[in-house]
Amino acid sequence: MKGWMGKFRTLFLFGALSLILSGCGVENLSALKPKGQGADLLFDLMIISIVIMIFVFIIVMAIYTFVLIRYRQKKGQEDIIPKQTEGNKALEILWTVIPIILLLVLAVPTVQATFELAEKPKEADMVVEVTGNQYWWQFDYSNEEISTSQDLYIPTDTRVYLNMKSSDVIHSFWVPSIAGKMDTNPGDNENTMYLEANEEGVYWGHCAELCGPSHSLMDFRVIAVSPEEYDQWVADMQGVDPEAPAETDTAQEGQELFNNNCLSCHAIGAAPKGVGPNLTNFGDRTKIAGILDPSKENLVDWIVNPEDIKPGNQMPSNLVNEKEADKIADYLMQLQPSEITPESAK
Ligand code: HEC
Ligand SMILES: [Cu+2]
Repeated sequence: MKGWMGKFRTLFLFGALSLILSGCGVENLSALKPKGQGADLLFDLMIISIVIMIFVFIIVMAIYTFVLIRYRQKKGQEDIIPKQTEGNKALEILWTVIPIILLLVLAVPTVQATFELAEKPKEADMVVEVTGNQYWWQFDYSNEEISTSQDLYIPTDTRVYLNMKSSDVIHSFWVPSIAGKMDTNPGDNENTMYLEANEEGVYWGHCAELCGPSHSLMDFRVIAVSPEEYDQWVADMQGVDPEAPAETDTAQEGQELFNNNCLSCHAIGAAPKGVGPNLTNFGDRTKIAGILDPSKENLVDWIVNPEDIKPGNQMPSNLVNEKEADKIADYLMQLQPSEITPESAK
């Protein structure tokens, strides 16, 4: 590139890049639109830091510009050297004390927020056991004896405490619009955090720790509903009879195929944890396997060949053929135990 265009090439590039990237935000996956207690605290810290940074930047730039103009070499005065100062007590005290004050302004709310975010549950509080797995999330609602995978249901305006671990490698549970993020570790090293949503809604989460080839596909949702709806949802989930026959004939054939081929890993109802996700409310899922839109076509594709969709995941491919998968899909999609769904939370 030639001429003035060439000079501004870098500027153009950055300008275009920031314009394009500014379109990448998703409302329910943004730390900048906090909808919960944890996210509020973190947002406030961000604002304090940015204000301090802007303040420092402006002062430094003002001094810089002043010196540049005041002490530049002037025509006819090339030989003049301004007065040289070495060691100025007043100045040195000033530029030691100002940063100390700025650090204190940052440190006090940061330490306060750290302690507030580390709060532990009391006896009557709601606790959910969170387990990160390659590449999906398991949620066990200890007080209620129910489980879900991928979609975590919580009541609004309630502090829900999470006990978090991993069944394999380190993952990180991150729901930016209602809380911060926390690693889940393998072994006994359990981490804790809490969620508190101010508004009903479906909040998006991501695994935020590189955990294998399908790490970028390890998505989940937090579904916040009103406390009354939450109680109703719990009752509906507790009422599920895993042995109840499916609604239609094909779905019943699917159920039998499922029981023979899949139940070794997947639980329906409050059965003990399996190797794979709990599918009790699979028909209400916002996504299949955390990422695919919940259509029957996508479900059949997943059942026949999950490896193609999430490379390296733990579910074997080709357990059943496409015809069988079609029937199983009929069965799984009618697993809708509750009227309280992500749709009703929107
Ligand atoms: C060896 C254990 C195993 C068997 C057997 C198995 N699965 Fe899976 N399944 C998994 C695992 C692990 C995942 C999670 C994969 C991921 O998301 O990384 C999974 C995920 C799924 C999902 C997506 C669930 C969600 O939360 O959205 C569906 C649906 C599913 N399996 C259906 C089946 C069906 C149908 C069969 C029988 C034909 C079957 N699975 C057999 C382990 C198994
Ligand atoms: Cu992960």
